[in-house]
Amino acid sequence: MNYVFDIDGTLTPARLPIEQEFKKFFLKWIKGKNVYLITGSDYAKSVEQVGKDVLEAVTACFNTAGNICHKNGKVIYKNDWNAPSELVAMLEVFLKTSKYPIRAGRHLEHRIGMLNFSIIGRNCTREQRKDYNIFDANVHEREKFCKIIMETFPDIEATVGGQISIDIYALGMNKAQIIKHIDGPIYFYGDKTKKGENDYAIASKLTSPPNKVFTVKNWQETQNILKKFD
Ligand code: M1P
Repeated sequence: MNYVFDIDGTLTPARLPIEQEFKKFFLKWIKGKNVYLITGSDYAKSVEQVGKDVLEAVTACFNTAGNICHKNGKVIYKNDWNAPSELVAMLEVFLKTSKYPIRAGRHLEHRIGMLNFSIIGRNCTREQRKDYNIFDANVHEREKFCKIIMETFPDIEATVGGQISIDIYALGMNKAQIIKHIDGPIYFYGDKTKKGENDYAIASKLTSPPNKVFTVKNWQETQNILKKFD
């Protein structure tokens, strides 16, 4: 069996480091198993969140939605993609016209094989993150942006990221692309498996046995599930 874990909201609290107790448990749990990590974030962020020891203990870590893969700290493959200027221009319009009043900076983050976009901006504080997330839960502006992007650019895919952003990549270059790099059945663990969310692409391909999808609310729920497999 192969075990694939999303990071934010599945192994760690959103954007935060893994809890030390859970890390100890997880390091023990993964011994002798085929374990993969998949996240929209870049590798540096994963090092910050779960630590080099976890990244070196897992079979492989897929970052930026599977557009780069590391094994034992070494790059195995990467897919380059440049966001078209027309898309960037559209995002600038969203930035000017969104009714959300605060702009904290770092609204576009170019990552390997993808672009991350946020109205509040990645420089926001934790408090501002929460506030934006509440605003978005009411008006669904991120879902609307994704819809407009995909209607305008048929060869581009956009999904709601975590709390504040959207992830944008070339069509099909989402988290589901990692399935072809893994041999055999997969148990997938993620917190954003609904349509329009960033685990949906991979989760929707793994719903039939012998594969299985575990949708979790947080890392505590992940731990409770894993305890049953020990
Ligand atoms: O890993 C989940 C998401 O984490 C961040 O989302 P946000 O900043 O919106 O909470 C981003 O790194 C995003 O790309 C990623 O998918």
